[in-house]
Amino acid sequence: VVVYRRSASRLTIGAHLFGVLAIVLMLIWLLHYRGGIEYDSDNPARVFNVHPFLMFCGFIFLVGQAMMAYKTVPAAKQAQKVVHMMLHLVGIALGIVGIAAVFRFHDMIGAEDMVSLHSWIGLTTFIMLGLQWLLGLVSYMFPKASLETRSRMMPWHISFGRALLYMAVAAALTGLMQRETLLNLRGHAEARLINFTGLCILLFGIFVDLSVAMAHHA
Ligand code: ASC
Repeated sequence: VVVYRRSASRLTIGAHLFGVLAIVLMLIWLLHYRGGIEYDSDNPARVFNVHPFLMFCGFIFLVGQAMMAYKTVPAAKQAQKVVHMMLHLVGIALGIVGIAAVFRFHDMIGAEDMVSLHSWIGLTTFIMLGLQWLLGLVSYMFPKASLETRSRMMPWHISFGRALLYMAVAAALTGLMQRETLLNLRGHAEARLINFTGLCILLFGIFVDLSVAMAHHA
């Protein structure tokens, strides 16, 4: 038990490391190379940049933190549970703004919505995560299912949540790839910066997932 607990907390440190690194690299990318982040701008590029910024730094990062709350929040189980729910809620709210930003960008440049594989994976993930949040709320918080039902649902809640995190990572990576291709960045320093960002996002996902996996053997 002690060994698993220790490894689980080391895994959350790995997640923090790669999560924060991904945020820093993404900010360098969007602020230094891509002209900044602004929802209400007349410059379509600045409007677009809200999308990757909020989908990773808002949505995926906070969802990952929410998943690790039972390991990282030094409080009673019920308080951890409230933090788990609230971090997901804030992440989802920021995700809605991030998705709205890319629709506004498409509108500004007259581009079609929902044509890429990235958009299909991303929206599917976002909708399913929203439903999983709602199901978690009604089953585990209010009005709350019976103890037997909650116990039966828990492995599904955890496994499906972990799958959703990998789906979100898949959406992020296909999004970054699409950006590199569309902007013709192959071979440029900016492409390497984006590649490192993607790698950090992937490793963030893996460390969050492992910390959840190991926690449940404790
Ligand atoms: C809850 C909660 C849990 C589960 C458990 C049944 O509401 O906080 O950890 O349900 O009691 O698996």
